[in-house]
Amino acid sequence: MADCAGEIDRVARWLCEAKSVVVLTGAGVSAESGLATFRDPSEHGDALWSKYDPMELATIGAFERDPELVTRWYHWRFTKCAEVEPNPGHHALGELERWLTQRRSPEAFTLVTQNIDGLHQRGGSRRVVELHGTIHTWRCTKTGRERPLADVSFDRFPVASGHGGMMRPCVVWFGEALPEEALALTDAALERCDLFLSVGTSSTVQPAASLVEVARQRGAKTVEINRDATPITDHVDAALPGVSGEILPALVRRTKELAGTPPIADT
Ligand code: BJW
Repeated sequence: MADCAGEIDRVARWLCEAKSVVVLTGAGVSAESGLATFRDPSEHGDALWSKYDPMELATIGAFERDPELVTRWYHWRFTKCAEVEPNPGHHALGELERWLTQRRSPEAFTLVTQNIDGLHQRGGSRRVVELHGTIHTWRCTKTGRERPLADVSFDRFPVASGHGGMMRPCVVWFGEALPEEALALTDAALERCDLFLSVGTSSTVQPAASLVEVARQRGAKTVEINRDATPITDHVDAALPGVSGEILPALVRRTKELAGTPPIADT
């Protein structure tokens, strides 16, 4: 990370000057909490699941073919979510939201995430746009009625809804439309945004992968924070290579130093 201290400084200056910031996050942000990403070999692989390709489980076709397998996979995923804690990257984004919104206005910061794990909220982020839904709400395939995870009983797989359907997670699978409200909030945030940060996403899944280009076309500076190079690395105004659990806290710390304000105490 020492290698990118100069770039952190540059981006910190942009954060001090920005009127409205959008941060897009992906699975890499939760990797340091212990949740596996999609397109990495998992360091935390469970033998049961190592024989399946996650990409082949995140589709409506997979659920229709084998609802038991897909339900078990999401059941396993949410038990993992419950076992882990937000990491310093999540906390830094919560802190950045508090700092920017107190300094400017509630509209000065929007966190748009592709993650379904709820770790941003647990890490202190208040306004989170969940582009790919959430694993913490499930719905009946027949009626569409939603239930919090706590009200779904997983004693049998797949889970019968009691209304002639099955319960499925309220997440967005390939080929499904993203939630309209999340898309509208994202578009409004991009309209006013003058600084866009893409963090821990491979930038391969649409439409999220195109948001950086939309922001750029609307005049925003663009930044990527990622452990590895991605299709957008050569096209952003600044690329900060490294893990988000280190880069984000360093960036927020430096931004506050440059702005000359003391850190806001955690609430
Ligand atoms: C670190 C790190 C550390 C690791 N620090 N970094 C246009 C062109 C081509 C195709 C399409 C198109 N438009 C739509 C499509 C089809 C499709 C698509 O994009 N396909 C591509 C694969 C080609 N898109 C869709 O189908 C979308 N729907 C749609 O567009 O519908 C249209 C429609 C309209 C109206 C009616 C009907 C339909 C839906 C996409 C849904 C994606 N769903 C999933 C599953 C969600 C539930 C779940 O979690 O199980 O979302 S797939 C999966 O990928 C998940 C993720 O949110 C998403 C993105 O992954 P992400 O977050 O980028 O993770 P990784 O693993 O890919 O990358 C991690 C990164 O972190 C890596 O870069 C690492 O290096 C890095 N990293 N550790 C920093 N510590």
